[in-house]
Amino acid sequence: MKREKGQERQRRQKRQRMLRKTVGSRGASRRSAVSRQTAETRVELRLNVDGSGRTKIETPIPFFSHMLDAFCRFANLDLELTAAGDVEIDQHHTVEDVALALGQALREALGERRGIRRAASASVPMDDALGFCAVDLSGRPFSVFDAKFGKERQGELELDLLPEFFRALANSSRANWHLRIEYGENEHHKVEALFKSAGSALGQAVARDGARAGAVPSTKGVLE
Ligand SMILES: [Mn+2]
Repeated sequence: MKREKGQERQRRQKRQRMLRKTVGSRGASRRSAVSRQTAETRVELRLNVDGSGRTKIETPIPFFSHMLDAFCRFANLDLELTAAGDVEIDQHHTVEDVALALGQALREALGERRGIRRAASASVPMDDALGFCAVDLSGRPFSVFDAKFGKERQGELELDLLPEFFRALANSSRANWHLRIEYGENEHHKVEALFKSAGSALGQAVARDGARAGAVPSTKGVLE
């Protein structure tokens, strides 16, 4: 009786191993590390695309750090990021270079983008506000940003840098990012709903799609 149980367990474990191999749902974690230094900024990060939304984010702009955190949590990205920059001039270099480093890290972690879902969209509310994002990890950079703000800053973050952030992210991740704030009253909620929708869409797009069996999801056969 005991021996049968042991054999049964072994057979079950073998079936699970075969299933993982076939579906690819438990492949190696997709990770990357990026170090980016210019005369204006320094960004260091470590990314795990197959994470659980654990973050350690330090930038000189607390509200920006808060938004990156929300983005990662909704995408299930593990991210350790430290950024320093010439924010005494303004925040442009720092916000843009964080996006460039993050996009590069995504690109490197995803590699050939085999077996991923590739395109996804998400609407995420935050109380009065609704954010929307559609992303296609197509290998082609493009961003569309449709949002109006009632003030220049949220916290310390200069809000006119948000389209710059997503344009830089699109360029370096080589992906289409379409973002819209559908409506909302509170600026904090509007921006946070937007970052959450972006994270949620990305989390779905990078997910391994078992039906693809590891194939590159493109009619061209190449996605990088
Ligand atoms: Mn918040």
